[in-house]
Amino acid sequence: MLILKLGGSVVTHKDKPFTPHIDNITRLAAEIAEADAQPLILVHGGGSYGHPVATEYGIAEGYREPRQITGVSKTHQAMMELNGIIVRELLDAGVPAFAVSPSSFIVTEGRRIIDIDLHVVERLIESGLVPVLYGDAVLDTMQRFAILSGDQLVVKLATGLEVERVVLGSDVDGVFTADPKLVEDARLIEEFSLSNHGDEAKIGDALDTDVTGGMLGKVLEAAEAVEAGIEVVMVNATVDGRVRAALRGENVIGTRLKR
Ligand code: IP8
Repeated sequence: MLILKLGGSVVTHKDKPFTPHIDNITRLAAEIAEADAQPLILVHGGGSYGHPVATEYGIAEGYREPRQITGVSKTHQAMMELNGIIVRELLDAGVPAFAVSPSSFIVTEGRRIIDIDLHVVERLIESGLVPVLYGDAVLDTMQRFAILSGDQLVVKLATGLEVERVVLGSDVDGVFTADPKLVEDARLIEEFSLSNHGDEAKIGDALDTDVTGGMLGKVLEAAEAVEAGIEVVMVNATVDGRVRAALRGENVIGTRLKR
């Protein structure tokens, strides 16, 4: 079983509120269809849908004032709209995509998942469907609500189901020695060791505005899956063919995470 995460910077224009990146979505839907790698679960991030709304209402920080309640709903609604666009493109490409709302079967405690019922996702997969989940506004036992990142979700799905490989698609080639968007001679780390990364760990993220953390957050979050023996590879999903190759298990430009 495979999990593909598509970051918000891939599926949306991050600097334009509520703007899907249709070119990327359409191309990736075709790549997913061509890779023909089943069983498969897809997870996508929030980008310019979920994040601006979550920020406006301070959803990640939990309950402080009544107006946030509407914000929880609006954040979830924004994510369902983006999810709807992605699912439709996948269906057009011939992928039997099936939308699944994480907030309907996951509860967090202090922003970390404590309650998750994977039965329905398992059954969807057994039925030959491709569940499409996303980072979502969820209910939280300590702070009433929280933002569940697609990255945390991916790791829970990967460790809770029998997943062989996780492909994390973002808008950079992988983990660099510095932020490639800021530092010209930043070098791609092809194999990133979580236990022994020495000086290479200077992963820059200064310009990342996500409410759930950027590249460093992704690596730290994925550590649990790597520890569980799951292959985790980070690729640039904005470059033609990389996601298809990664889904097929081919050698591809990116960063493989190891223990
Ligand atoms: O973009 C968070 O998911 P992410 C989505 O994977 C929301 O961090 C609702 C802001």
